[in-house]
Amino acid sequence: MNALRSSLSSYKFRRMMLLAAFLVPQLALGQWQAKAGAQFPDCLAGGDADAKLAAGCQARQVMAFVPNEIWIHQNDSIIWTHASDEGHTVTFLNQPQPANLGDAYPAAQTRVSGGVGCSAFAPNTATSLDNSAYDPSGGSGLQCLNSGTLGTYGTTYTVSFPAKGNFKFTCLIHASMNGIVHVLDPSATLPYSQQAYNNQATGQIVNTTWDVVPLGLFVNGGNPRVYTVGKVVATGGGWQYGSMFRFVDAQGNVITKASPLQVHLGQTVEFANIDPAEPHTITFGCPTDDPACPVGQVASTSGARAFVNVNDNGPQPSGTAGDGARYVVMNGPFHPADEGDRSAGDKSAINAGLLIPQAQDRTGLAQVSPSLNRFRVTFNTLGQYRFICELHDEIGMIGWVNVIP
Ligand SMILES: [Cu+2]
Repeated sequence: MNALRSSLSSYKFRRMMLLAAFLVPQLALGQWQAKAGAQFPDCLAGGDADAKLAAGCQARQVMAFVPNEIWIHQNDSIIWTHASDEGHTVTFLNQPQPANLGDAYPAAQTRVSGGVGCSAFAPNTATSLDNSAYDPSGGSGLQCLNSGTLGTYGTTYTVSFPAKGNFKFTCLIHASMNGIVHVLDPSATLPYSQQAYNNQATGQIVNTTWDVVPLGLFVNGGNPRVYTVGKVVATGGGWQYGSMFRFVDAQGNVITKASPLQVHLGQTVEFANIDPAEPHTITFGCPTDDPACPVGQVASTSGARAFVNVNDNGPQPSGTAGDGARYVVMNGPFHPADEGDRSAGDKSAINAGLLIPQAQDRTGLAQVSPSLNRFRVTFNTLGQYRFICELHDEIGMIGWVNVIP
């Protein structure tokens, strides 16, 4: 009897505690954690790009918000941590739907290429980068919110959500990187805990970078080939993608200085960007984004860079093939393994320009040039050649070609 009474009172007590526990979260403002970008292996290997190539650091880039679908309560906030050495933005564009039923529709903002597209961004300073509020109606927050480029590893950006609704967000640098925040009434039960989101993030990082090199798909039809690879993954929150910031051969092996692509004198190498989302360049010699280069400087912010072709002097052909791929002959008058060597003057650069994935029909996105994402180089001089992707060489996207007899 005593035992029953005590168990009853304990039941009442637990019910009260449960009620109290249920009430408290309504008063406290929830704060959630997510990542903007990630990388694997997540290491630095010092500041030298060649050392990063050798160590494999930062090779697999997760171009994704992880997780990219989050349920929160009204007035909660989300802290995005930049967890990569590739730059990203956290951007809520003007929404094409009203914030509340019956509200007027705000003008949907057209997304333009690069890091532009949101005029009402929070000032990107140490003190005001955080504490941005997003409200598509404009009533209690900004209608368009942009972190600006999160370039430094570990930088955070915090957004609070005073309005209920489903709000899509994106990275202005990477078109296929997006997500959604569901802002529910404070009384609603949320489906996931922070721990569950952390687990989802880990799973999504694995999913975007696993099998990113599609082994067995490459058919080496005669000529040596160099590939850049990646893959797009669909989730409930939108798209995520992973890219290999390395050059691989037809067997899927990463090309390094210790394990270069072997080419015979006179052979043509085809460089193919088969990454479905990420652009790259094939740049021999002086990179065009280096102000010290004697020729071919193109503003690095311009997006599309010039095809620099000053090395194929003389009667050798260069230009655009019937399929649209650009080609060039490498006669190697410059120091082929040292992009810093300027002794050959203006005969020091061969650059594919941006090899861009095929244009997709996506509303609001600038369409890319129709040029093919292929580049062919014929090697007519023996030696070892170092090439880079100008966009990603800082994190180890460097390749080597050995031309042998
Ligand atoms: Cu690249």
